[in-house]
Amino acid sequence: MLSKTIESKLQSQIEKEASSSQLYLAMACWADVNGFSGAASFLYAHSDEERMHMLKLVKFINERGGHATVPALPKPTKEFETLQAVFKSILEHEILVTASINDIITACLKENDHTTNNFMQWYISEQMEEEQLARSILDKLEMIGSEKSSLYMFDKDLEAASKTHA
Ligand code: OFO
Repeated sequence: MLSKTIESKLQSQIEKEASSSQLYLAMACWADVNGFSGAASFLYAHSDEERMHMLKLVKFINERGGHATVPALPKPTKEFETLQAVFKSILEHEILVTASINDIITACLKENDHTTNNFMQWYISEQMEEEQLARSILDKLEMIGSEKSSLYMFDKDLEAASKTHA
């Protein structure tokens, strides 16, 4: 059975994962209409993945005697400056999500809630991967700068990456 504190922390994590999904969907739309079809595929897939993260939490709360609430979400921005700016915001966003997951784990340890702690370990590894992926994409984009033909090639690489790990 979940404590009220843990349930409410998991509930706010549902909101964060759902917002991530919306944010990546808005980024995918921007990439799609700005000629970055590889980045768009990557971001559409990433948006789906965030929805799956949200759904895992919803089901966990319901299975553990709580009752998950489907959150209302703020509308994400439609406009981004550059592809580099998109991945910079992704990295910043994921760092915040990692901090919030760490906060849930700390609360679980305080309450001796080993079940939720164990469940959240999956998110810890996932965050490590996501941050690392965003960092490596951003590093490459910083190297490329605004050089059009390299950006074009890199976009093709993102298309391939979307099939393996968005
Ligand atoms: Fe759910 O991992 Fe990103 O936010």
